[in-house]
Amino acid sequence: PAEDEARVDEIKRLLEANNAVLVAHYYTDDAIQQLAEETGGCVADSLEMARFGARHEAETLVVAGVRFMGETAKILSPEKRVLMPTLEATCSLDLGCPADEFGAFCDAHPDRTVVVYANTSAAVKARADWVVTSSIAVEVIEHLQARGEKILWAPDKHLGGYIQHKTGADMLLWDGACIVHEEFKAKGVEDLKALYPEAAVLVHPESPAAVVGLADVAGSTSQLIKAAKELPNDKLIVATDRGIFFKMQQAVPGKTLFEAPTAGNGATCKSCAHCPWMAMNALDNLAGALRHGSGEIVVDDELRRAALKPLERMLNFQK
Ligand code: CIZ
Ligand code: SF4
Repeated sequence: PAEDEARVDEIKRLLEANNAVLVAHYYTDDAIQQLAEETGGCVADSLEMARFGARHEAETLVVAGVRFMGETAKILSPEKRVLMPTLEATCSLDLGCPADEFGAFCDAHPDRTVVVYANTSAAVKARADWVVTSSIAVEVIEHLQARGEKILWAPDKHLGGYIQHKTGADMLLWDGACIVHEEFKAKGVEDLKALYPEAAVLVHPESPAAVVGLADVAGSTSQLIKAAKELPNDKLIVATDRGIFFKMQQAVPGKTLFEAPTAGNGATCKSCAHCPWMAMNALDNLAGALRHGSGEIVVDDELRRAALKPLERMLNFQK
């Protein structure tokens, strides 16, 4: 619509005027992903978003995603101003792992190396020895396992269980889940697979084990897009937030992508397979953040330095 076009033009002007760059997650709206592409920003998973933001020379990073992504950007680039379209955009994993309860859990298990998923608050990261994203979680745990370390893992129990299953590591799991991925159903995937036996199944390991068990490829968002390109199949059943279809379809224009079925349907579930917090990012509030400098991420300096250590371990591990 013409309104959106005007908004897009305004955002482009504001990005330039503010020496700002837009960093967007794969799960945000197509219009935001497209804008990030057109303006020299990036569309990526949380690890690549963090790297891109830290390396970019812009004075202001506009992070379209959820809160922990903005916080991570600020922790890595304290000298930059970090704005988000809305500070209300959180994550069920972050919400399900309050820093005080998590601290008590760590205190109760002092013999374990604390590894937390990137989808956590700065305060939870500050308690961790390592931060990981799903792109490198398996490698990091294998590395720690080889050193004989026992792991305390938080917050996603499905991703933790998947890594445990893959590596055989001794892992104590926090009981958290992603409300989006948890809705995928093995029965639904099997039914769809029966209709399209030639389709490959791609699954993000935040999904339940029964769904991951049906996967031809399980992996992070970036790994799933890569697999979509590399697999010979021209039909793909995809179990992750439907926001990923924008970049995945660009990567494989000739292939047919199917959303993996969820527990709900149009009648019972308004936005199955789409994160309600990612969906809070829109052209309007993005323009508003740039216009007014609102939605700024602030992280206390002491907390920032404590959270930086496990984040840097992750970034240095993958170099
Ligand atoms: O589910 C999420 O929030 C993901 C996949 C984040 C990420 O690592 O990009
Ligand atoms: Fe959190 Fe799930 Fe949303 Fe990702 S998709 S931000 S893990 S609630």
